[in-house]
Amino acid sequence: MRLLNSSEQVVISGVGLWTPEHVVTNQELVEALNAYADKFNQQHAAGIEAGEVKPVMKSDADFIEKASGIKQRYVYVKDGILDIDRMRPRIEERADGELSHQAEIALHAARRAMTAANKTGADIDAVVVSCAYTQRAYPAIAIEVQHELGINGFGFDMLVACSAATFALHRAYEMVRAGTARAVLVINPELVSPQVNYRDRDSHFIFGDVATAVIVERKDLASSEHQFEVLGTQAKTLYSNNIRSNFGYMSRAYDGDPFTADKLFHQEGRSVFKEVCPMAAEHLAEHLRLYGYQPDDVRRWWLHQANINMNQLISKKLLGRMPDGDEAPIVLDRYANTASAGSIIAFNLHHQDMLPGELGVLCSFGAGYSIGSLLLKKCA
Ligand code: CO8
Repeated sequence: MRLLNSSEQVVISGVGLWTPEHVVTNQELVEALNAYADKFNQQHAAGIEAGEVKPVMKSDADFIEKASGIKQRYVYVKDGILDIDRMRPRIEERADGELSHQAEIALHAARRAMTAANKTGADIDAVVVSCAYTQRAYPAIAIEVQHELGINGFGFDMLVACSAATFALHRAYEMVRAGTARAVLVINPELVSPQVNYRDRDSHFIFGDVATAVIVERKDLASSEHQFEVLGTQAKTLYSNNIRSNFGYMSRAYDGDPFTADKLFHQEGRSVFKEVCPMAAEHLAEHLRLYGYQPDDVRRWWLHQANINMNQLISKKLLGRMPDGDEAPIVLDRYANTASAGSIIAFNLHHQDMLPGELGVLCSFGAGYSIGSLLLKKCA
């Protein structure tokens, strides 16, 4: 492999994390869902008895923690989520002239990443907002953020569900390598709580809101304390119906109810678990092999944060042993699944102790299916 000179080398030079102030515990979610279930099942007792109406199934906090590792999640707005007559966040609609909710949380994370990277708006040429949902089709949230930060150049939004962050970092890497941008600001404002079905025990506990941001830039222009060279990127997608969210701009044209459960996040969780774990392990082993490394050469794994059992299984397949929390940090116990942002939260909280030359792997896996990884090396 040809070694790159410093104007060709691409680094991650700063990362930012914004955590919402509101926490929702498993117990709170379970109490709300179970109260809703009692009310619904009582109201529909005759229909349930006749087999015409499906009863709402009750949830269990012990099940949630054991099955997923999740203990709590942060949400942008807590009001409304636990109200059994609503069970969705009560978010105020903002006028066209106001800053959008998603741009607001994107800006919190973006400013922190820019500070960490010692960059101002004048140093950045592109903004990518990449996440599981954007709150509108246009104007792009990225262009709104670009405007707020006084950045020249261009911005665009992209959606790749759980792999939105890694896939956007891939694009940023390519832009910097190609010379179309000196530095790219990649932001993942994961405002997912509006799409969670808090009445469904299979999925009501899975997600939390957060925003992360990363600066990707030319190594010769980077000045921050903690820099990670991007040695290589690897992506894979494979179509699957097992994770879906059907709400979209066509919803109002259908004759049915635009707010039915299938319009919200839903999945065949067990199938996802079984299918994605081997795919992710193979993907990571292959990515390392292509660059002449073995899993044991990796100092830190910043893995996607959906389920602790998935991460342990994938790590065990790769390493032949269980990694400790220092090798493969877990943040989902506090943050839950934050769609694409999970591995970036792990990176944000666990990168400053790495030594020059040490390797790390950032990886996402989820809906699509989609898997994305970056092989990183701590710079001197
Ligand atoms: N309480 C009590 N019992 C429950 C509950 C609950 N809350 N939930 C399910 N059960 C029951 C089930 O009904 C089932 O009962 P039965 O045996 O009678 O049928 C039993 O418990 C066992 O259920 P499962 O087999 O489903 O349990 P698992 O051990 O598989 O755990 C998980 C369920 C935690 C969902 C697990 O399967 C999992 O994590 N799978 C991987 C999922 C995953 O990673 N998905 C990726 C999703 S993220 C993504 O890609 C999209 C990004 C967009 C995000 C934005 C969304 C808003």
